[in-house]
Amino acid sequence: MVVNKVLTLVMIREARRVLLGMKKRGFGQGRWNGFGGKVEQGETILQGALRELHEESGLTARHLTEIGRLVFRFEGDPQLLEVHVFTGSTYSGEPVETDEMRPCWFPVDKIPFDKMWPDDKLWFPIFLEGKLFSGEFTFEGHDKILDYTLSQVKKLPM
Ligand code: 6U4
Repeated sequence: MVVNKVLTLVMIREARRVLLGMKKRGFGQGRWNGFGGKVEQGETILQGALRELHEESGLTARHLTEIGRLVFRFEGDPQLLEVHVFTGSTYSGEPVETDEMRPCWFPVDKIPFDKMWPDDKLWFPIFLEGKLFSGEFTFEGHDKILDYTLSQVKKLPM
């Protein structure tokens, strides 16, 4: 049995801007992304999201809300990525560059979709509207979406 790899993805959002990080190494290198990574044993998904946000951006969120659930399948890889997407607007600290990420604020109407994962342009509009979403994407390589489903939902899947 192949168990999903559980990951977090956190976007800090203020009224008119979103904090993203340029991934300097690892999965998604060279792309602007939210902050996040693997959930470790012994922590909840929310704790994992808070930890990764702090490790990668230097910020401590006061409150994060889970707003999306995305499942990624990469052709030829039996393991699915189950990504829990969170957002929050209250935090302490200032964004700092880390070994993994270079943070930058982007105005909500200037999100750099051409330098992000290709799925982001599909679900960011729902996120920016403050709605919940759920989707599944199948990739060929890291640049091409072969097929996907995406919907705004009232409640996230369990
Ligand atoms: P380490 O622990 O260094 O091997 P790394 O390879 O850097 O980890 P990982 O696995 O910790 O990365 O986290 C991957 C991050 O990328 C998570 O925050 C989830 C996010 N992510 C993965 N696929 C994505 C996609 N298609 N669209 C997107 N974010 C994605 O917006």
